[in-house]
Amino acid sequence: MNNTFAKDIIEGLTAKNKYLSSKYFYDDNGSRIFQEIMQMPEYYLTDSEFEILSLQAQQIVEALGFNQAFNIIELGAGDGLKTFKLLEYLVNKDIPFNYVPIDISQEAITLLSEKLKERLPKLSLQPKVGDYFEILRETSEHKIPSLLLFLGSNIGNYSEEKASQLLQLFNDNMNSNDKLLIGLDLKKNPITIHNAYYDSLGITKRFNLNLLIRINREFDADFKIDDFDFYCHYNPLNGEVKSYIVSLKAQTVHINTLNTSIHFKQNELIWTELSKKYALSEIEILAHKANFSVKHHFLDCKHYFTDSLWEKLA
Ligand code: AVI
Repeated sequence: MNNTFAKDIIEGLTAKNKYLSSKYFYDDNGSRIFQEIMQMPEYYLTDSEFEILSLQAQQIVEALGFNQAFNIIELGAGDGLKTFKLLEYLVNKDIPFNYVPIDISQEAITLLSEKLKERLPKLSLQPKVGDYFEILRETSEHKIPSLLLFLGSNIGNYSEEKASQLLQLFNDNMNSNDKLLIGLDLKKNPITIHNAYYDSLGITKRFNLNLLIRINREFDADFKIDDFDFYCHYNPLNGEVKSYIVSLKAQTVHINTLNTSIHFKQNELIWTELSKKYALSEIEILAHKANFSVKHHFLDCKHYFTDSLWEKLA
């Protein structure tokens, strides 16, 4: 049994306002549904970032200012599709570098490595499975500079406090010349954002409800999935998309492995996810709080998304 997950389920579902963390979305099935989300036309984030890394690879590499071989360390590499264009550019230009994709999923790293070996045989590849920070600590002992990649607006899934802590930890594990390229989704027409999360085919709904299916399977629970729905809301004033699971009726769910029963009132919510959108001025503040300065914002042509290049403050 996964003990942290068990503890978080009990803590979240017995709270006055129920919640579960979106980090638990990503079992094998959830990861597959997320791949589907990234292919939806409404989910502009993936296309925007793909455009940035495809069309501005040269400018990004120039802005790094590394005059020697370097590492590209990708935190949470997943299927690595967005990064491919940047890697391809570097390989074609014969620029010396090592690519170090890190993911907690062995399956994701194996698939990514196979694909890269086939498509970019000349790439120097050092894939790693495990905890970001242990691996970062090892690589910070290297003599060559590193570019850290934290793409896909993953930082948007952390609360303001947790985001600052995580970025500070990145900073602590970087050498003075290292850089961070971080993907952040920008504030924009609220309807565009709303549609990215409230998609017409209900894929994001499936993504959320899969969490209940996961709890049924891993903790012998009896969530009746049809008795729950999905709701999400974008607040343009603070840039927060908040996603919820809604109980469609008064009901009691038994989580047998945890010896716990949870009662739901009709229309009661479980808050599942925060997806934060930023103004460029807020990104400067976020960076400074974690001892970084923003060197450059690489934007897509619609100005929907930024891959921002950060450097450590002295
Ligand atoms: C992984 N993360 C940045 C996605 C997001 O946009 O917050 C997860 C997601 N949730 C619903 N759709 C996509």
